Amino acid sequence: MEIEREGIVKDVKRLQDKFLVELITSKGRITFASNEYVDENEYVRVSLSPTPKGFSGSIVTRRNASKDDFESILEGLRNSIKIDYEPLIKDEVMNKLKEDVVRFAKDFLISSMLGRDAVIHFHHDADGIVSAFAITSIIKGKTFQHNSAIYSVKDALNDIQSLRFGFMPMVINLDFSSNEESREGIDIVKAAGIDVYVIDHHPYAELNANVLNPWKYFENCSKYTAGYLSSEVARAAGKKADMIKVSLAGDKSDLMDVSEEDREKALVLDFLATYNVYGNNLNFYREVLSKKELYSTILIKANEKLLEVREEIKKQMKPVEVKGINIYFVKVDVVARRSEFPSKGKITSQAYELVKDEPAVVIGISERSLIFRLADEAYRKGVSANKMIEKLKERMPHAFESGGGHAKAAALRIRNPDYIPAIKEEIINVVEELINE
Ligand SMILES: [Mn+2]
Repeated sequence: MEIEREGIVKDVKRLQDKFLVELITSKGRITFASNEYVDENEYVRVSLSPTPKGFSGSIVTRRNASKDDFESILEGLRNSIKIDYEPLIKDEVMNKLKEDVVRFAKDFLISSMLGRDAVIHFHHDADGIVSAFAITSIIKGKTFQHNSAIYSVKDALNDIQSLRFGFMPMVINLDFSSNEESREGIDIVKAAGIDVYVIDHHPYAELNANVLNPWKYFENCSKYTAGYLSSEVARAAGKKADMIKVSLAGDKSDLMDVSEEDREKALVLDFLATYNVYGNNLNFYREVLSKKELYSTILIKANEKLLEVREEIKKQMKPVEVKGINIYFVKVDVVARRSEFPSKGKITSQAYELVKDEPAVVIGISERSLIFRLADEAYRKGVSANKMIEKLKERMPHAFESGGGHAKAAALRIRNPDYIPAIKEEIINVVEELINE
């Protein structure tokens, strides 16, 4: 009895005088022996008949596979998988995100089964690392640490190079890149036929990619960290996810209670991720967490450095008072050492720790960047980092390159340090306006 199947050729091997062809169809994968040679990435229709060893097939039609062929096969496979999943956090946000989580879990499971070639970029902090732990438990790929919030044109070109000969190639970005500034990079990599998946919890711009991000549906939902969301995807895919709280501790999210140990692990990962060393290997991060002596030595060093920085920064903590808000301008360059722990962001956070019970707006200033940390009390009075950034960009369109972030934590790149005095003045104006609104 003959059956017909159609699908994309994933692999061809010589088998004595025949060829052994691995075909991906919308029902799964099938292998058959063929007299005719077909090429990888061709779309073929084949007539199969059973043999004692499996199937032999004769090719009915063949052509190059198109993007639509890939899509329809994926769609077929998605329908064949049943997933029974409940999020850990049962609230409005996760209820809304459930469908996206399941969709990501299915796509990654299918991708893993098909052996799709994936490049996985993770943000350079504890949250990004936890995200990568979770996602690589479903699908293996080349993992790269990404020391920026943006997926740039250069990143896209690198990925196109390294996935050039890949099978159904895909890029997965974790904890960054669902922003307007990443549009160009994403458009370019998509145009090369590469699928893009983003799991992020930073303010969201509609992009030409598969995006799992609560900001698609809600405002101010940064506490659902990328590590948490990635772990939910892993759970939906039937994997265990045991580092959610480290991601929450790393991003200071109050989604769940975290322990001192979670905080320490996050600190160690943040410390390691600051040093952009060769490979930034995901396995190395895992290793450090399991090697007691190395782990505790790093923990001590990280804490020492934070204390040092805090002492240093204390001298600068003199507020500018505006309508009940205390604005602190902190020169982070004075204490930061290039590419060393703590980063400018962490130094600003240390300054924030000193005044977080006040209605404080802390601005870490360096030659090329502004880092925003806002205390609850300031936020309650109507000041938020995103609104500040929006207004600043509007007023001084030439002063800034890019930036964005959450309501209480964000960053902005400055084009030229000469603008800093004017920027400081504008920040004071903007805070005053926001209070009046
Ligand atoms: Mn994050």
